[in-house]
Amino acid sequence: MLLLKSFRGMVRWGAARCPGWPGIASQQRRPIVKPSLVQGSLVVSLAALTGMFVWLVGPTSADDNDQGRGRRPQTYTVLVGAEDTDVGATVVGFFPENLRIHVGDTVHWQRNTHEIHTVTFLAGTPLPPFNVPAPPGLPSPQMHNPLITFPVAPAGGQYDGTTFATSGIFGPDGEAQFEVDSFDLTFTRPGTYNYVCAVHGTVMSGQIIVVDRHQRIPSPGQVNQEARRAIAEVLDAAPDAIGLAEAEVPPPTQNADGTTTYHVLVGYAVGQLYLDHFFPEELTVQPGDTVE
Ligand SMILES: [Cu+2]
Repeated sequence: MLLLKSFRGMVRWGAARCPGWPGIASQQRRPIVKPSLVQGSLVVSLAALTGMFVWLVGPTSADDNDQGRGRRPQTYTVLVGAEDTDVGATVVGFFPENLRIHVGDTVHWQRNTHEIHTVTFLAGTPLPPFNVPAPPGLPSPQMHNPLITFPVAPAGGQYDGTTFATSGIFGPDGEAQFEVDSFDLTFTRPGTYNYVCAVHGTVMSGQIIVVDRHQRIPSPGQVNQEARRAIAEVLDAAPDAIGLAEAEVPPPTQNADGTTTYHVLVGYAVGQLYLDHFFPEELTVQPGDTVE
């Protein structure tokens, strides 16, 4: 209590010396010093005692739900794909799929799976095919489309939505020479910008909604938390999806010559969830039987 009184005394002393400080003036008008004010008062008093007559109060956290004035540009992360290697499930999607940011904020797309993907802003151009015919003389008749194999980014990563932009191919490990691990764009104009994965097509698409600085939007931390929750929700459906896949395997058929034809599903998809399995994974057959 004695300590509290001395803090109050110091605040009043500081206020008397510096009546122009709005922070101190408002504290002086309060009849009661609340415990929450004590720490602030101590800081003010120490500042006054040491002759530091400039006291700047910065934003408490860059991660807050703050509005317009004085806020710094922020970086939002979008997770590119997801997976659960234990159950052999891949999620084909961007998390979050729809993201609101302020003008001047940066979106950081981060590889989050071994599956390959792109982040491609078409800006009115048609979706490029993933594979294109290879020039004559090469061993394979097809090759990856160079248009989406390598990054195409605006100068300085400053993007206004008017031009084609693409990340290059994310993964599978993000470390090889031509693999992409992340891609960043800073959005310079309000608007809604759609993008797509050129590997999976429109089944994997996303949207960046760039709003005026004065609109309230979730913080990067909140966005990331929600993205991880959404991924977990999709992956939680994996056991049910495995059951569905197993139920869809056509039953074996008996052939006229006494042999049997068995059927195997190669992979299975339910919405955004892809199962990298054979269904069934094990099959016992006799010589002469067919598996298809
Ligand atoms: Cu994709």
